[in-house]
Amino acid sequence: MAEGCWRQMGSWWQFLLLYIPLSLSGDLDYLEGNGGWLTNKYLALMEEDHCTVERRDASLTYSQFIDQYAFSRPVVIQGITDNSEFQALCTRNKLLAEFGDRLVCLSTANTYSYHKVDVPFQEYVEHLLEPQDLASLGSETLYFFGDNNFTEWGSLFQKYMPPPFRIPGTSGAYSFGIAGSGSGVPFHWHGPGYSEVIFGRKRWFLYPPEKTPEFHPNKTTLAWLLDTYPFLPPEDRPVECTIHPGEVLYFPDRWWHATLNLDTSVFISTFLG
Ligand SMILES: O=C(O)CCC(=O)C(=O)O
Repeated sequence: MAEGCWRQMGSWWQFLLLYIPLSLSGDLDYLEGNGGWLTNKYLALMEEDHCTVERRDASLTYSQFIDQYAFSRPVVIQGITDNSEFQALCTRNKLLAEFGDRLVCLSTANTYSYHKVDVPFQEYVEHLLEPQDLASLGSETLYFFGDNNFTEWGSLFQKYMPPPFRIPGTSGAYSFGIAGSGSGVPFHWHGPGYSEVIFGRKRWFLYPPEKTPEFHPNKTTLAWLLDTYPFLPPEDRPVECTIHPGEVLYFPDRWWHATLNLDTSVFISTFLG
C-alpha cells in the first residue's frame, strides 16, 4: 500500500481515538482531583510511552543544574518547590470568585501569534474554555497564556514559588494560563525557561536548536500529533515528556518546543531573560 494510504488510514484511526470518550458515565467523573477543571475526555490525549527527558528529584544541586542542563538539554525536576498554597488558589471556584470580572488576553495558538482579544475571565471559563476542536486551525484557536495584568492578578502571582535555579545574568518573568484538553502551542523557540502545571497534565515535545521539526505553523499541536508524529522515523522523533503538578520542565535557550494539554490545565511558565 502506498505511504499516502497509510497516512490516511492513520488519520482516520487517530480521529476515531480522539472522539472515543474515556468513560461513558459523564463529565462529572473528570472533575475530581483537578481543582474543578475538566480532565481528559478522549483516548487520543495520552502520555508518551516513554518520557525521554531526564527526570531529577529535589536533590539536584544548582551546580549540577548549571553543568548538566542549563546550556545543553531539558530536564524535569520533581518537588523542587512546594506550590500547594498557590494550587489551592487556582481551583475553578476560587479563581472565578476572585478574578471573574478581570480581563484576560487570549492569543491565537499558532507559531507566530498575531491575533489577540481581551475577554472577562468568567466569560472565558464558562463559554470559551473547551476541549480543542480538531477541525480548527491554530490560527483560529484562542489560547489563554501570558500577557497577564500583573497589577490586577498580582495577589495571585505573589503566591507562586518559581523554580529556584537561575541562569547567571537573567531574571524571571511569568506567563500564566488556563487551557482546555487537546489545546497547546505549536512549535516555536525563544530563550530558556521553566514550565509548571498547577492542575492537569501537559505533554511537551522538544528538538535541539539545530534540528528544525516538521510542522505547519498554523496547525494545532493536536493535529500535528495525529497527522505527523505517528509517521516520524525514529531519528526524527522529538524529545518528549508529560509533566504533572509538582514537576517543572526546564527548556534551554533556542530549543524548539510544542505543548499539548492532556487535561484542562492551569499552568505557569517562568521565562529567563
Ligand atoms: O504552556 C504552554 O502551553 C506553552 C508554553 C510555551 O510554549 C512556552 O513556555 O514557551
